Amino acid sequence: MKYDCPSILKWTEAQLKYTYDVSLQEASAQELHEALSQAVMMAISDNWNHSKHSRMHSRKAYYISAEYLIGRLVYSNLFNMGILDEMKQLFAERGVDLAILEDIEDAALGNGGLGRLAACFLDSAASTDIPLSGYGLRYRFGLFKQKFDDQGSQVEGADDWAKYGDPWSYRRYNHTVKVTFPDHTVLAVPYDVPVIGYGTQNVGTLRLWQCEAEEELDFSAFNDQDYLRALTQKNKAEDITRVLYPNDSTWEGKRLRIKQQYVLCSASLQDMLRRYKAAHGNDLSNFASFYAVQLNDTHPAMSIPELIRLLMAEGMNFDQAFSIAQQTFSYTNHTVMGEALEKWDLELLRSVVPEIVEIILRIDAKLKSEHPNLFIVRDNTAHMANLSVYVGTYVNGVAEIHSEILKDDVFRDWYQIFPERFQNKTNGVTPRRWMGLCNPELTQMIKYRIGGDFLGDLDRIAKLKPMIDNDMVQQFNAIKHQKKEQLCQVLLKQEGIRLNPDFIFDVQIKRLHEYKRQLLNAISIMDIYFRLKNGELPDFQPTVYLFGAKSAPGYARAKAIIRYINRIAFLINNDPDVADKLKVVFVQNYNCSYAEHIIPAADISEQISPAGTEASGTGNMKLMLNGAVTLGTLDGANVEIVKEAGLENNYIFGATVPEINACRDVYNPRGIYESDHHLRRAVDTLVDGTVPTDDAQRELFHALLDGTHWHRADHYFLMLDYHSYLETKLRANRDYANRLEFGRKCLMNVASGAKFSSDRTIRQYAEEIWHIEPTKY
Ligand code: 26W
Repeated sequence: MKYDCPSILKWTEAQLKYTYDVSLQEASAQELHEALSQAVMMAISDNWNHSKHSRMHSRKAYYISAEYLIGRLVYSNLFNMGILDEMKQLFAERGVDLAILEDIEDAALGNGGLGRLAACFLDSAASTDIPLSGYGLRYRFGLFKQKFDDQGSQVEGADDWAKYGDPWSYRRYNHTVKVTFPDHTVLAVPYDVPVIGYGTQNVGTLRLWQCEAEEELDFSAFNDQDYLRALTQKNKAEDITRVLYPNDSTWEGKRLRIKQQYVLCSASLQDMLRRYKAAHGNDLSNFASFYAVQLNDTHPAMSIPELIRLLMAEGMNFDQAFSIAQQTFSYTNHTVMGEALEKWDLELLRSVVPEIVEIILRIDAKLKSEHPNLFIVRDNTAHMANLSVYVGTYVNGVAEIHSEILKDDVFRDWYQIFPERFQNKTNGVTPRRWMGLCNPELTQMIKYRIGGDFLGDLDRIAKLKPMIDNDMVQQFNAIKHQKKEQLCQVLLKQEGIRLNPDFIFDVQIKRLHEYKRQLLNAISIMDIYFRLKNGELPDFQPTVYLFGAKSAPGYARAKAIIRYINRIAFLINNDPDVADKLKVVFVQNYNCSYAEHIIPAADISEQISPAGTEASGTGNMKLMLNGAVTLGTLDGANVEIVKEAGLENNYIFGATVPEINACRDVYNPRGIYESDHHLRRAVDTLVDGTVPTDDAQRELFHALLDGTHWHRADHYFLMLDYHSYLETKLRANRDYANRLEFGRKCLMNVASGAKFSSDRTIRQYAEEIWHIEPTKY
């Protein structure tokens, strides 16, 4: 049954009237957002209810993740309901432009790829009728907001995302659970967010836990006039879900983080046990035949000992509880970077979750008795990835090459003994948000060409391939130009910079990390800049290099790279010699909504991590789907992208995994730097005063050429790949001059995107890991 737009409009007006006493036309963006969202929540409520109840008795999967980067929900929800255009129209007829909701902030309850993947998976499961629910944490503050100061340095601000309310969730206080620590017990209160499927009645659920105190106010302290003490319990509880940790890819052992993780695990499992009992009775021995649980990296790995603890508290013995846990859980690894693998000091862990430590030790003892060469605990440290491989059914990587590295390297010893546990599930992205919503123009063109909707079945997009002709390429190029014009408007408003939509848009958008090599991109830009000034690149096609990235606030090198790029941007953008050839823009506060503007406008997608470091990447898929060619290494999902779209339609450069492994011991970056005066001149701008320099930039320079205590020089092989990178980058630039040929490559990428739908990924999880079937109600 179709949703009734006029009713939603009427309810919106009624909500505005009785909560704010304003008309549709008078309402602020926040007021309109709240009222419209509430109207939508009413419209979907029957479907949401049916979806929950019709599946109570069948096998289900649960996704547990510390992060969900869901972004702005209002447009994507209307889109998935199939009513975005009609609602826009209805509002427009009343003089209201729904574009004002662009002012509504994103819900950024995640850092980057791992959190966005979780959000895409929920969208895909709902849209393909796969019975999957998500569990997560409702952080009061999401990922920090980013600005740049006049030095070009990142400045962080609090992301109080729900300050105007959170109309997309219901507080379900009746499902509150208690979570106990040695020094206090807290309440975990669930907030349920609907996950609206596309082209189906199905509505899934994301349940987010918020910590609160058992006693809001300590009355005896209050009566003693000790107001501060009266509030300590409240603060201590609320502190747990106060803020999302902004670290991406580096691990920090923090007490509060253990508490967060434990609340997520304990609350979610208590909730599952409650549901299980309601549906199947008190005999828990069949738990694993009804529930499959996916651990999104190791952040929720304490779920394993917690389930064992809860089952034993119900009277089960250890061996039986262990066996159920082993059949219930599977684990997805998202990184091979050693510094990101969680390993908790046992004493720290014991001081926060003593019973969990006892169970981990018991599991470790069992493991060592069976396989003396394997371990979970070593040197008083618990290795959470090992725990997850041992007490789980499957472990998977997120791209083919990554899953191979897990077997050959990261979990080598484990693979020898448990080869049948290892799987690959190449990541994907939801084509609804990352094509339909962000690029309606391209979506329309494709629908028209292949005849009908394809966003619910991305395999259909392959039909384009044999149809690509000059006419289609010209239409594609016109759409790309239109998306660049739209992005230019956004950049003018947000950054105050005016760009020419006729330029090539070369984009690198992702978290800032040394391994992602934004510095390599920057160095090549400086090299190109000098060559242009010397007249060495007469045929250079005008290009804007666009960056978007947040750095972890404590990551000094990453912050220095941001500053350096801002400084070269200032130099280049103010140099009249290159004004008609070169621009550099680092956008502030890159997030989901910014991505939705940038991605459709991109010509070139920079995916330049050294081979073997990026587990998969998902931005690469979003950019491909929107017709950017990949300028990238044979790393992560880039390998599969070029396999689908053709090497000849992308720009692949750099050393392969075996090549990097072979050169490791003899690598001499300084030699490469010294033997190339172009490269040297570009690298020197870190320190030579061409742009303002500082200690951190000097440190970057030395890390590159001399190394540090921690790492040999140029740990991420910038110099090794430099020549091949620059040459390939310039080849892409030259190729752009032939607009028909280049546009044809772009379209080949669009038409080859089917594999990278998260619908495909989630179906593979359902079939090959969870063993569940899609069920329509
Ligand atoms: C505990 C600190 C910490 C925080 C986050 C360690 C590790 C992480 C994540 C594993 C980092 C992450 O987001 N990984 C990314 O996951 C994406 C989805 O699978 C992949 O596409 C990216 O390649 C990978 O970097």
